[in-house]
Amino acid sequence: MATAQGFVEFALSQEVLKFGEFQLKSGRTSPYFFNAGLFTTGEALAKLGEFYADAIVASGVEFDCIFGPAYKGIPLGAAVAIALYKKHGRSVAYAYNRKEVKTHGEGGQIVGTLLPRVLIVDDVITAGTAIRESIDLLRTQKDVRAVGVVVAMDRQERVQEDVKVSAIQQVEKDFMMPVISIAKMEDLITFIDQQYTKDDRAELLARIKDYRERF
Ligand code: OMP
Repeated sequence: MATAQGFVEFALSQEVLKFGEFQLKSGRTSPYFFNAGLFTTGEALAKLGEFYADAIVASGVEFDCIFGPAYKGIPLGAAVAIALYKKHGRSVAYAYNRKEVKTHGEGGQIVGTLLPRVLIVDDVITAGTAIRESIDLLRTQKDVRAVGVVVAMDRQERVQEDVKVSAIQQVEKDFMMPVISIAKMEDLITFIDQQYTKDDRAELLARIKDYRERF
């Protein structure tokens, strides 16, 4: 099974990827939802880290450190840094932010080490709002710049209904950096098409395709 299909299967088996009716941050009502917060065991997190690490290495993106935006990006960044080391022999620096700026102790908003070329690790891109916030945050830090983004799931949606390009294409264009994903919405459609029984898939595919056409 191809990597993206393997990842869809893995996410469904962990119930991280679910079908139903979900209200998104953007206000859209989606027939599926990917909740990265539900990779809740050591085994699941280790496997997830490997999926990310494989996608990063395959993309050839060059970077010096990983940044996982709070909150969900924090364990993701750590899992990816470990997988890059254990599976690919690459030990890279890793950092994350606090949502609340700490005024005592070591102080500041960034924990860990930021180096010049930063790869952002996040869970999902829908309309691109969360990722833009991370890029803006990195812009406030001295001598660093984001050189790429990696997400588990590219939902392949547009920023707005009347815009043609996808949110990810827009981010790539605006910031001139690659956005890497382990799986895309079209991989989800292929998986359902190939693995579900005829009775199960018809209605589900219709709902997902309807949503896709709209957004
Ligand atoms: P955008 O900021 O619109 O790109 O939405 C991305 C964020 O929405 C993610 O970081 C999540 O917090 C949340 N989200 C999911 O986690 N999974 C989904 O399937 C969809 C969303 C969402 O609300 O769009």
